[in-house]
Amino acid sequence: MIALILNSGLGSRMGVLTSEHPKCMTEISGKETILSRQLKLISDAGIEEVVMTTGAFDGVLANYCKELDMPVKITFVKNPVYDKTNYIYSIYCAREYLKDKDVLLMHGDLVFENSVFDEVIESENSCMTVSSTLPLPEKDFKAVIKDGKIEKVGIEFFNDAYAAQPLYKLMKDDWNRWLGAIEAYCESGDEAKKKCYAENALNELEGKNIYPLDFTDRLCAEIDDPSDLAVVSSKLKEIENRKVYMCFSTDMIHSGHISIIKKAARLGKLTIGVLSDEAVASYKRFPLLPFSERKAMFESISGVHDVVEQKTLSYRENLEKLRPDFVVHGDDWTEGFQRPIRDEVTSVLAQYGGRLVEFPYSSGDKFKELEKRARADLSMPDMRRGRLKKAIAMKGTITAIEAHSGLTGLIAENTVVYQDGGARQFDAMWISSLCDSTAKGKPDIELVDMTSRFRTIDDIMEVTTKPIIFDGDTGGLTEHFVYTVKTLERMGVSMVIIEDKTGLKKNSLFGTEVKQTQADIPDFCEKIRAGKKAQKTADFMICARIESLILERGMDDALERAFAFTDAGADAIMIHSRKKEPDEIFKFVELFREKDKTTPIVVVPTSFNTVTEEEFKERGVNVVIYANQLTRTGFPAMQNAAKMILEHHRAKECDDICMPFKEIITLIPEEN
Ligand code: SPV
Ligand code: MG
Repeated sequence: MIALILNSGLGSRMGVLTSEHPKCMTEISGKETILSRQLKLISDAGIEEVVMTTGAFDGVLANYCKELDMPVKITFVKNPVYDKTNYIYSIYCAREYLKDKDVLLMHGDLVFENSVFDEVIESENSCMTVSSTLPLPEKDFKAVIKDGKIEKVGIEFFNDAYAAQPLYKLMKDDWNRWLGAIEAYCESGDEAKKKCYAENALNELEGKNIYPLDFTDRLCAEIDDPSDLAVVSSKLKEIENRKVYMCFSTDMIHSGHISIIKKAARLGKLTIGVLSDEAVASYKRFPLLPFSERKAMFESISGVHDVVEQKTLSYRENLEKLRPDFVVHGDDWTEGFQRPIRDEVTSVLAQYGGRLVEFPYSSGDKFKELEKRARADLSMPDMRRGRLKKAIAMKGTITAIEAHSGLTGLIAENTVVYQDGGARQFDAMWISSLCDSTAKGKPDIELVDMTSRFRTIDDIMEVTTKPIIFDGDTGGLTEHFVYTVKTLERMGVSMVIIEDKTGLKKNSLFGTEVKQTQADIPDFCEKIRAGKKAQKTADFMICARIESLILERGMDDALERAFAFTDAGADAIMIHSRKKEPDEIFKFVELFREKDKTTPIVVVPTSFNTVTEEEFKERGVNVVIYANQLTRTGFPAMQNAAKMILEHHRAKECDDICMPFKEIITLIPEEN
């Protein structure tokens, strides 16, 4: 596309302001002139060629353009009879440069705000700017609109007319027709036809394909005299001070982000809200970069005026504080889980007259590719291992759900629930000895050997990214435990939990119904010490699990062990109970926290399952593990299906309780 700027006019109504230079060089704000503003918009839009018609002061104008040093090539065409003709003749003079091109046509005294210009540029059809809200001007252009298209343009039309401004985008065919009519006018031999508006020639064409582009009450105005100049300058100041707000969760910027940021920055001073780490992790995945780095990343993008933290998915707090004139977002949030967030934004904006601007946005393939890379990074042992500690530090209290296979791993990884404008998902996975053993049809007595347990970890790791907490049973012999620690750490497991039992271990939920022996404190401390010595990184955590309440040895014994184990180097303490009431767990947490404010406390609320995560958090618990619910729900469902088939001698009856194949396929993504 080529831009055509008409600057041959004398601008005599501007008085002294145009005594030494053409009107387009009039300052409108700071050092900006009408022309420098136009050229900047043109070059920002990627238009590289400008044809500029000139008249008086053509040398001054050419020098000025050279000084501006814009990345556009300007061809100056002087209308030799600029004082005796109108711009129809200037266009005629420049016709050789203009044929067979899409043309952006504007008068040299026109000032428009960015969003108007952008809409003109983005228009898929030929268009002219009109306003459906401004009053009809007495002497200036009006456009008559018929069947949704521009029928006539002139100063004399008042019926079915709209205020109009000479800013056009003209697609090649439409422009060629108009240019042809201009040529015919100028070559007709009738001098009056060189003095009229170019639009007179346009009006004679049948079946024009020029559509009105409604700029409503936005700035798009010609400057004819000093009072126009004052109005436009003050409106520009107001436009430049408008506040724009956008929010981002991303840790990887792609060209889609940059282009929407650029568009937003054209609406005013752009503040970007960067989602807190916790908010990102809650609805998407653990951020690759922490908040401070994501903030710095946005600060470095040109056009960004300020970057602030947005603590939640909800925009409310920041909008009420900043009161931006515009909130900008892609148009990809009108459906799905983001819908309530959008609804809240529109209602907050409505309270003070702010506007939501949605640009077409599809992150599509670029996003998928980057997201795939991010997930690959997050699944790497070094990246995965340290994330449990980080998540605890970030959220205070995290949740884990059991996984005992690739499939249950995917459920732990991908299940998200959208609630109250936020999103909830599990932070980590628990590789339960009970569920791993059960999946293999074996009792939970350390019968499934470590090699097989590692195999389960590997299956899960292959298809997930979330941190893993491994149920290490008793940890086995100290001499063996050190090898287990090394292997788990190397694999990228974040934490192993070992319980203070010795001899034949049985599942804790049997309590005292079966014979179980608690380890001596010094022996268990020795195991912890040996494990801590064996690990290589600071990320890996060894958690000591206390069975005193399970084995009914009392609170004092539990606490004595807890402090002994932390002294021996345990990074976390798990306290277990098989009582329905949470009282003894709460008591333990309270007494432990009196002396130790920081060591993370882990609970497995299988029996005391009425307590919410919020209450655990309030009481000082840091890790809540849902240890067996996937196995316990999956198992009866499978048994039921098997029974149904046997009863009906066919599979049809159990179709209703089966997941459709399509869903299975989407749960399990194929690598490509
Ligand atoms: C497991 O899930 O294997 C556990 C927790 O160790 S519990 O079953 O409650 O003992
Ligand atoms: Mg276990």
